[in-house]
Amino acid sequence: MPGRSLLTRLIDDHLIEGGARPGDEIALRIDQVLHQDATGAMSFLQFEAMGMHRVRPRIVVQYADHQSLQNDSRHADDHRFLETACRRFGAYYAKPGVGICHVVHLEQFSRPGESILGTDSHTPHLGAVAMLALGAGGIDVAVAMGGGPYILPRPAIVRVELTGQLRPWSTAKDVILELLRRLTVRGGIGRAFEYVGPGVATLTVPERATIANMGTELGLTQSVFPSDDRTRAYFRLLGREEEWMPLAAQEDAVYDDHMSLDLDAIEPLVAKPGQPDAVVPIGEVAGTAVQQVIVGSCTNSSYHDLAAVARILGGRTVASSVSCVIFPGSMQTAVALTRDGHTLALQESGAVVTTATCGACPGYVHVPSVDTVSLRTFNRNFNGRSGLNGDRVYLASPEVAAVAALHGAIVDPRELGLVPPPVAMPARIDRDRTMIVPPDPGGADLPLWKGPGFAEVPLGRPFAGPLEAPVTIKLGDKISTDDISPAGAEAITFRTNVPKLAEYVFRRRDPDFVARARAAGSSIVVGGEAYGQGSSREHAAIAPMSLGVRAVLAKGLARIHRANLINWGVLPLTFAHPADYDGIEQGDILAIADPAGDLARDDVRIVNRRTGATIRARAGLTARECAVLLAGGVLAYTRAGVAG
Ligand code: MIC
Ligand code: SF4
Repeated sequence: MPGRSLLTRLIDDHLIEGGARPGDEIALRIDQVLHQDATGAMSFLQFEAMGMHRVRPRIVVQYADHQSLQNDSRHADDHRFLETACRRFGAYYAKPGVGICHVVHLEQFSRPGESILGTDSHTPHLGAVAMLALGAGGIDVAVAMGGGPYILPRPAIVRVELTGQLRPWSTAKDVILELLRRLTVRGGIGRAFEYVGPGVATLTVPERATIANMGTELGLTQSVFPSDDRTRAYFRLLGREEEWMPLAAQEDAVYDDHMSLDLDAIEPLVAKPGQPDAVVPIGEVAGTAVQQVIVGSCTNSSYHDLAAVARILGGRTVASSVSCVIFPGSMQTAVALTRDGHTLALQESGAVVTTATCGACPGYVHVPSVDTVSLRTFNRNFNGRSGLNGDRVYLASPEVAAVAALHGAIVDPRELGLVPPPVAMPARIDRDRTMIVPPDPGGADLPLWKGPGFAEVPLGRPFAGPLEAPVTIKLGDKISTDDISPAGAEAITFRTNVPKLAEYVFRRRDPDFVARARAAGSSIVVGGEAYGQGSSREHAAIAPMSLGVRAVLAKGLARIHRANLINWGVLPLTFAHPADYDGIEQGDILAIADPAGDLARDDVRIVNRRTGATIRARAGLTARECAVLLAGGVLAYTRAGVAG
C-alpha cells in the first residue's frame, strides 16, 4: 500500500464515510469547534432551532472577536446572547478583548491530529499545527455541534515542497503572496496544500500559521504543516508541551499533485488594491505615499510580528502624515509584548496599540479617508472591505508595513541597505485564560437571552415545479461575500436579523438591487469566476435567499459559498459552457422547466426567454445535497422530518 500524506491520514482518522477520490463527498467527525461572534450567533440560533441541547465535540469555543469594540449596542446584545448560549449549550465563551479566534485558539486549544470546524473562513490557520482545520457556514457548524458530521468534497492534496530559507526582509507573508501571485484566488479551489521538505523546519509555527491562514485566499480547502520539533518548541513556549505529538506524512506518501517553492528566492511582495492576488514585487509600488499603516489581523499579529514592528520603529517616530495602528492577535500576546517592553517602544514611536480584535480588518474601525492609501498586514483587500467604497488598500508583511510607517511611503528596505533588527523570543509565554469562561456543567436549564433586535431564523422555500425568474443582477469575476453581504460596522449589526441585513445585499455594487429583487419576488443572480470567494458568512446566502434569490448561475463557485447556497435552498449552478455567460443580460427571464429532474441528471437546461437560447448548467449535487436543496435548505429539510 502506498504511503499516506499527512492530510490523508488526518482525513482517514476522522472519516465517517465517503469516497477516496478528489471530489468525492466525505463525512468527517469533528473534535473541536470555533465560532466568532459575527457568524456564531446565527449558528447558535440554528442549533436552538434544530432542537439541540448540549454541544457534543470535545471543545467548542465562542469568541467575541469581531464585534469586540461594541460600537453599537446590538453588538453587545450579540455577546450577551452568546454568553448565555455558551452556558446553556456547554461551550467556552471567550470575552471581547481576548483576541482573534484563530490566534487565541492556536495558543489555547490547538492539538496536532484533531479536527476543527469553524464558522470562519480562516479556520485553516490551525493547519499550522497539523490539525484538520476547515471553515464552514453556520448551519454546517451547528450540525457538527450536535454531534453530526461535516460533509464536504474531498480535496485533491498537493505536495508543496519548500526548500531553502527566507532571506532578510522576506517573510511568511511573502511566501503566501508569492503563491497568490502564481496561482490567483482561483488556484486552490478543490485542493489542499501539504507543506513538506527541508524549508518547513526553517519556519516557526506563527509563520506557518500566516501561510496556512491565507491559503484561504487561494481558495484552498485547507493547508497543513507537519507537527515537528518547531511545533514542539511552540507548545513548550506556551507551557503546553504535553499537548504536543509528532505527526508527518509517510516517506513514500503519494499526492494528487505537486509543486515546489524555493524560500531563498522569495522577495518582499505587496498586493495592490482590490484583490489579494494582485501581487507585485515591492519595487513596483515603491514610492507610493501611505497615510495609514495597520498591523494585525489573524494573519499577522503574532508576538514576533509585532515585536519586529517595535524593533524596526526602534524609538524613531512614525511619519507625521501616517496614522499607525497595531492590533495584537491575542490578549496573551499583548501582555507578553508589554512585559518585554515592545508595547512601550511602539507607543513611544507614535503607533497606537489597541485592543486584541479583528478591528479594522472587516471594516469596523479605522475606515480610511477617501483617496488615501492604507497599507495593512491583513489577508483581504476586496474593494470596500475597509468600510470605504473605492478604497486603496495594499497588503504586505509587518516588516514592510513598519518601514512604510516611518517613511510615509512604501519603501523597499533592501534599497535603503537596512538590516532587519533581530527579535528575541521570550523563553515562555504564560497561558492566560482569565477572559475565557469554561463550559458550565449545570447550565442546561438556563434561559437564552436574546436581544430586542433579534429576528427569527428564516426558512428557505422548497422547489416545486418549474422556475421562471428574471436576472436581477449580472456580475463579473471574483465577486466576494463582502460584495454580496458586506462586512463593515453597519451591516454586521444585523447578523441576527436577516430582514434588516438583507437591505445591504449588493449595496456597494448596485444600490437598487434590493428594491429590484423584492419587486421581482423570485430572481436569479448571474456571476463570473470564483463567485462567493472570501468569508464563510452564510449570510451571503441567507440574505439574498430572503430577498427571493432562487438560483446563482456563475462560471465558478467558491467551496464554502456553494455549500451555504445549498444549505439555504438556493440553486448553485455553474455554466457548462462559460461563453453562455455573454448571452445573458440583466432583466432577462430565465426558465428551468424541471429543476428536480435536471438536478438529478446534473444537466440543468435554462431557456433565456429573450433570446430563446438554451443554456446548459451543472450543479454537481450529491443525492443528499439534492434532497436538502429541493426541501428549501437544511432547516426546512430538518423541519420536514426527512432527516431521520
Ligand atoms: C472575514 O474575514 O471576512 C470574516 C469577517 O472573518 C468572515 C466571517 C464573517 O463574515 O463574519 C470569514 O472570513 O469567514
Ligand atoms: Fe478577523 Fe480579519 Fe481574520 Fe476575518 S480575516 S477572522 S475579520 S482578522
